[in-house]
Amino acid sequence: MGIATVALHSEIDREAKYVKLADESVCIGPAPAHLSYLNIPAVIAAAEVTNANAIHPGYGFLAENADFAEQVEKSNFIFIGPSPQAIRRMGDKIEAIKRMCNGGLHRVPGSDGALCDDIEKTKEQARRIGYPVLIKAAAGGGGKGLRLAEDESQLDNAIRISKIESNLNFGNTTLYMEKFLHNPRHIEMQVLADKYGNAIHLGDRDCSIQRRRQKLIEEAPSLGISDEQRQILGQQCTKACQNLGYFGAGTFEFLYDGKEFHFIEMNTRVQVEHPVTEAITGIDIVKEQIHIAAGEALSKRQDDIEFRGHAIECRINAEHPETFKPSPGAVGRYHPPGGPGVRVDTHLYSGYEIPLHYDSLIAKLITHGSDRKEALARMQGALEEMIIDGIETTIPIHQRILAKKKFLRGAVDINYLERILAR
Ligand code: MV4
Repeated sequence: MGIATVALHSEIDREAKYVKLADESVCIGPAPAHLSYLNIPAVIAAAEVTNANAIHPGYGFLAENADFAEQVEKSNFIFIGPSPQAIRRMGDKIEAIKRMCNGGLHRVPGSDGALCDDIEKTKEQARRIGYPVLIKAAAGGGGKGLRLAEDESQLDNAIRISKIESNLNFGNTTLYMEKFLHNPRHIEMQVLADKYGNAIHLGDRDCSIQRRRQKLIEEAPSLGISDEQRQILGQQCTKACQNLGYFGAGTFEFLYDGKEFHFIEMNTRVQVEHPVTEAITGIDIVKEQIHIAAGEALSKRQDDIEFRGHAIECRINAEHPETFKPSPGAVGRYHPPGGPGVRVDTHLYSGYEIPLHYDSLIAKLITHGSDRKEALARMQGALEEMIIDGIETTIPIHQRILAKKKFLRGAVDINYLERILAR
């Protein structure tokens, strides 16, 4: 885009590839994230000294922090993302569900708003919903504060623990309750909206292959979802954006039980798995985020969006492939795969030292094909071609999953991986 870039980094990330590639870089503090990447004044000061125009928050750390977005704007920088108000509203999961379901989306049957302190009233609600029920934190997302109650005898305790966990993690004890869905798929819808009320969707992704809420494999489009279903769900999501006055990139998360898409949360950032959507639509989502933040109208209408072929992403982590124990250390030989329909997003290079301070995601391997079979074949080839020496990686797990008949048939749900790992 011809935009000069400043990379911010902690002391330990001095040697990261993105830092070396950027036009300028600023060290914003020591390795612990709360002293650098989560230090709002340090980030804003770095923007000031480099005379930056805008700040892109990425997909971790401060990306969904409404206070950060607000302070960026108060300091006269452009926040590349939605308004602080939209981030705040979607951060409250009760409010998000209320707003989205008024706009026509379905939710999981659940409590009407927050649980009250009267346990008898909550028991009555749970009986009406039907057990098992899941207690969730309003400030949650990602799974903190999540507690299952299989029957009434477990409800009191589930609420107590969920409250403690929520208070510890978010300093908030507001809870809500949903009927527990046993083996749903995790399907999400990507949207883009500008500041003038235009909104489009870029289709769905299936993110069901996960372990302990960490996604391993994502693909687009989701299997077994018809074009008509996709179009209806996409329209409901774009309408919800318009009702909300939402702008920027966003993702609507659903649990799909084979019948209904149940809205659970909205993510107000670009996501790790956005490349599979980019592959099948040809749209650069980060570039669109920058255009939207600059106050430009969307250059494409829904009719301009064409879905081409199938894409798969394998997240490669520096972890032991059986125990999932983090495996930091120096990278020896590094050889990325290549060829038609192969994309690697990574900060790795031969000799790079992986720190133990952060998330263990070290590379995203994305393949695209004219159909799922071709995308899968390219992924199998690429996984075999990829060499990352010196550390343990999750490449062997991906190879194991990609050899499973059930996965190849697309017969998966959010518990699939944990079931095969238990064997
Ligand atoms: C659920 C659910 C089953 N039923 N809600 C986990 C994190 C949070 N984002 C929502 N989560 C779930 N909510 C109801 N009513 C199961 C999960 C869940 C899950 C969801 C998506 C992807 C992976 C998951 C792993 C475990 C549990």
